[in-house]
Amino acid sequence: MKITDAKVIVTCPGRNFVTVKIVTEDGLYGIGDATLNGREKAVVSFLEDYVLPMLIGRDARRIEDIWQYLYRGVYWRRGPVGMTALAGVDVALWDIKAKAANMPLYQLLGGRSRDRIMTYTHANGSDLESTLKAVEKAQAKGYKAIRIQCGVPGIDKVYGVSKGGKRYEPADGDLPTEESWSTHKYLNFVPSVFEAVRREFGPDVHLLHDVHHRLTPIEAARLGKALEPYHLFWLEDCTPAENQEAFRLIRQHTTTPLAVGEVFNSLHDCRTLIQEQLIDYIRSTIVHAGGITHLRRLADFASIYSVQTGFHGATDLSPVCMGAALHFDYWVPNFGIQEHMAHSDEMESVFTRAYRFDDGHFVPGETPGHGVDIDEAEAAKYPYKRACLPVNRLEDGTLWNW
Ligand code: KDG
Ligand code: MG
Repeated sequence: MKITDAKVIVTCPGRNFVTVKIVTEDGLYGIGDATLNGREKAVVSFLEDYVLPMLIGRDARRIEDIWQYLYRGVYWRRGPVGMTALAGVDVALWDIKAKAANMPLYQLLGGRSRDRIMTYTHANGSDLESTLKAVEKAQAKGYKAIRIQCGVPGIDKVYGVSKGGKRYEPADGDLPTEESWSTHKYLNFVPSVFEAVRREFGPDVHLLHDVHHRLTPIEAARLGKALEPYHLFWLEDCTPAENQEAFRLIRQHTTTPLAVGEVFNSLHDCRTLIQEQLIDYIRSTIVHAGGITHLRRLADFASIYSVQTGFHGATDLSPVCMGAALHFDYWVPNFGIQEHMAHSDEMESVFTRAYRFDDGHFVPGETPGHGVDIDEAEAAKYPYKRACLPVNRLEDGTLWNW
């Protein structure tokens, strides 16, 4: 089954998406997400200038060999751009293989391990009152797990909190906008938010929170400890994880479950975190970590150490990634939870999908392949629009983690 064509489709139905499409000699095709928020064109160039020409004439059925060729065969390995490009190719090939077998992708992976996939959504508000309303709304939609982000008094713009009732989208300006940050104000305020949410909504709802890399390890330990009475499902990215050993200190101080890894692009980024059981959930997902082929290895490794999956699923990951992730979630034995943020209506017109929401859960659908397709004519109506993620400074002007 020779590959006869491989191309990239870039579209911006509300936000930028990069999709790889691979076509075979018998007319079967597959698609994969290769979107790297704020760095989309770097991946497009990587694919068009280097990766895609190498695919023509190869046998689309040899997914493992193609993966090894594009990873081991390349001198400059890993990194977010390369691993996102590789993921786009890998998922398109799995899509083709499952279509050729006339099976939904999860069947090829080993069949389903569960009936439905628990997903969490986001509830955010500029103050406590609007945050509590957002939680109520999420519950009314059926979500059993809710990520809570709340504006902090004295900080103008807080990660994860939308302004003016708009949907939260992190990438906006033509150049990065600058936000400011006060750890002191944040740490003093956040526990009171979770206290109010538990008081209002009781013990059953799963609560999550994303610190988005803002704290030092000892500050993260303090927050984890302060949040223990509210039994979080997880505390995410409480400190940057380049230094994996830093989590030893956090772990010594708190039983709040920890999730890390949406910015990781390979198993090597989290080997110590997993092996020493310093985290509970691994967030790396298919689009940024080398596709299904690599994630399968990562998840199996994590399973030995009781670390569960908790795939990233923000709106900058396209429905193609979500579709593939849901097939993976259906199969993976050490599944924890799946993130979901609803895409815009424009987006839903570009991508058709078999996956569907059902009472706080998703199912991937029974369509052969991963069940997501792209309408190229519709995609062409939305040309690429440059958008950057913000940067962050402390109140004295020091550059900080966003
Ligand atoms: O592109 C960056 C976003 O995907 C990220 O800010 C979202 O942290 C995020 C999350 O947990 O969804
Ligand atoms: Mg996050």
